[in-house]
Amino acid sequence: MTRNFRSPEDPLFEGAQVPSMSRRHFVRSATVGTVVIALGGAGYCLAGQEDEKKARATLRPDGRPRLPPGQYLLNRIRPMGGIEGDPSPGSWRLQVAGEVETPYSLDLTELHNMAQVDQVADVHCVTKWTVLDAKWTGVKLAALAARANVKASARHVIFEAFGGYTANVRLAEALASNVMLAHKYEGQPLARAHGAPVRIVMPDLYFWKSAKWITGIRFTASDKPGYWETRGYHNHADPWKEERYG
Ligand SMILES: Nc1nc2c(c(=O)[nH]1)N[C@H]1C(S)=C(S)[C@@H](COP(=O)(O)O)O[C@H]1N2
Ligand SMILES: [Mo]
Repeated sequence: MTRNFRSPEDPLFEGAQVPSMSRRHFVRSATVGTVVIALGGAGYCLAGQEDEKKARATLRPDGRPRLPPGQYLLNRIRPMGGIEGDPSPGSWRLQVAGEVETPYSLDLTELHNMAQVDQVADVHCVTKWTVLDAKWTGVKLAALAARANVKASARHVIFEAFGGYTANVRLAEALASNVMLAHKYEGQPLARAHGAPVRIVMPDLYFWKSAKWITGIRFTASDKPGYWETRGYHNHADPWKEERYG
């Protein structure tokens, strides 16, 4: 497929973090066990094909397969790039605004003072990797929304991130109990490449919706396609419907 813009599917996307063989060829050649590949200094594990078979055959509580169509398994999330924000805990601030009765802003101490949840969730990147059982720690988006008293007129949520990155999601889906602002991954403070100090985790949509280096959560009446959504990607991004391109 030829595209006239740089996308997560492009081989040259964000630092060309791809194996020398094409990814698909590589996966086909990884016939047994676990294979470790080194990309740009970091180690990633391709899970074994047995794990993939099992994940395709296992159903989630909602009846959908653990592994969505067209996805393969990695054992750890992979840094996909973006414009990094300031990772220092002291300078982070989040604005909660838009169609709300009570707009507010929050620093990291205040975020830590809200009810903390540990959540194990699968994440699915549009470039076709999936990580099962990723462990996140943070605050539910629904709790942050409740504190703002969202107006009945709100229908969408825009995640705003450092450097102008945005991602748009439906309000009803943003309030699902597995959507959170995470400050830890696998028990460790978020690495800078993964959005330090705080990112969105919205596991049931492709991972581009999970804005890293989050600076704002805006509730809106009308939809506003974000960074990737205005560059050819699907407005909704459901991995089980393969809503990759718009
Ligand atoms: N602020 C910001 N958030 C972002 C992006 C970005 O470029 N900027 N990239 C998105 C994309 S395309 C993906 S796949 C995931 C990757 O997250 P990771 O680097 O932690 O794996 O972050 C998403 N969030
Ligand atoms: Mo992505």
